[in-house]
Amino acid sequence: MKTRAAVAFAAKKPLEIVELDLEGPKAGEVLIEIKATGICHTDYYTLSGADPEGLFPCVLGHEGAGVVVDVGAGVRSLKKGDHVIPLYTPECRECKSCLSRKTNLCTAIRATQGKGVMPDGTSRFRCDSDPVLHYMGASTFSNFIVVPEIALAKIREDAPFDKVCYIGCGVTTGIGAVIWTAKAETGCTAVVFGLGGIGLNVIQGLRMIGAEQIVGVDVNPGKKAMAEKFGMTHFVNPTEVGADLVPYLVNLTGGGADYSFDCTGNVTVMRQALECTHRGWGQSIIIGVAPSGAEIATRPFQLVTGRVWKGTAFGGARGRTDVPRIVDWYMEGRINIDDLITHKLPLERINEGFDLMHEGKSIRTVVEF
Ligand code: NAD
Ligand code: 022
Ligand code: ZN
Repeated sequence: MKTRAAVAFAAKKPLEIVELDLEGPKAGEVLIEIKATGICHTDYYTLSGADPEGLFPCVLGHEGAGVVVDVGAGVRSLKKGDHVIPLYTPECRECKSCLSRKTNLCTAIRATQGKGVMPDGTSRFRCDSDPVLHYMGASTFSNFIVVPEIALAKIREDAPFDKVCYIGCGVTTGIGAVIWTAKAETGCTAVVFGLGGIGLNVIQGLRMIGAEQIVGVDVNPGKKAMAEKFGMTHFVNPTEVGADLVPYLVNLTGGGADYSFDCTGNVTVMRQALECTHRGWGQSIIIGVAPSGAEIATRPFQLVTGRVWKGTAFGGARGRTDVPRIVDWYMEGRINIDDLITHKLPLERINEGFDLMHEGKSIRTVVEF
């Protein structure tokens, strides 16, 4: 069949809207009609050429929602008409990682996913008979995609695609980092560095679990109002505090935060986030993705005295199990997604969405097909 897609033909070039050939689903695979997709930083990171694992030509996008159109042989958990969110972190429920219950990093299709191909080693997309690669096992910048069954979360049918697509990455990452990675408890204190599309979801996760104090840190004072709406109790602008940011935060939180979250991807911020946590038990969660080759540093004393450095991918969520629950929370009014979707564009104007992200003007831009 044919599908309309925004294709990244090479690094640093704008996406081109073209018609691709899409082969049907093979065994264990599912054909999805994508209805809406968010634009996230990783899509730009790969397009910029800075991602050493980036491969071209490819169809970017990993934050989508849509409907099952067809299923391949042996697919049992999904049928035509089901509503789904593609998962860049799949959940096979059979590999060593899934069975461990200690991580969400399923390994069933990791090697092929990273190479931009389906589990059989080939791509389903073609442009004038040349293969075009998949991206993060999702490629949601295409109207139709083929995805392995284990990389799809089935969601309720009354959930709006143009909102719940954001649960495919940003919402789950931010809320999940609080609930599943930090396991933060009611009454805790927390510091959130970076009040963008991830940090605001960390804040609403903290509010949901009943955090006592939620300190937000951002160099852009324009981020304050929205963060307050989502539950931030104190705002700190590091450019105003200067070199004493860490002691300032330790003092503000009465001896250090129980939890801190890096939502910037900046390694200097990651150090500040660790060091502003409480001696003896503070945990700092790295969510931001640092540039390739970057390293983090602190004095071992920080860890010897009981602080814990942790990282999270997709908020520690087990996608097929946890993503449908987050959709329910949204539908029950327990979390706010609507106010975070600041822009909407048709596929033809997707490149403008990348510009908005860069200029810091958007929290999320959603592209509707
Ligand atoms: P964003 O650009 O919307 O937000 C980043 C915020 O950080 C901005 O408001 C910016 O002003 C602020 N900031 C920049 N430098 C700062 C500094 N020195 N101190 C304090 N604040 C500073 O980005 P986002 O969409 O929120 O994504 C944040 C990060 O999370 C990115 O690195 C992204 O790749 C990563 N991410 C990780 C996962 C995961 O699974 N680990 C998933 C999604 C996104
Ligand atoms: C999503 N991310 C950033 C913005 N939006 C993001 C990027 C990378 C990861 C998670 C979220 C990530 C963390 C750890 C891994 N990845 C490795 C997982 C593993 O080895 O099992 C990651 C993931 C997918 C891909 C690359 C790296 C990929 O499909 N190419 C989850
Ligand atoms: Zn993302």
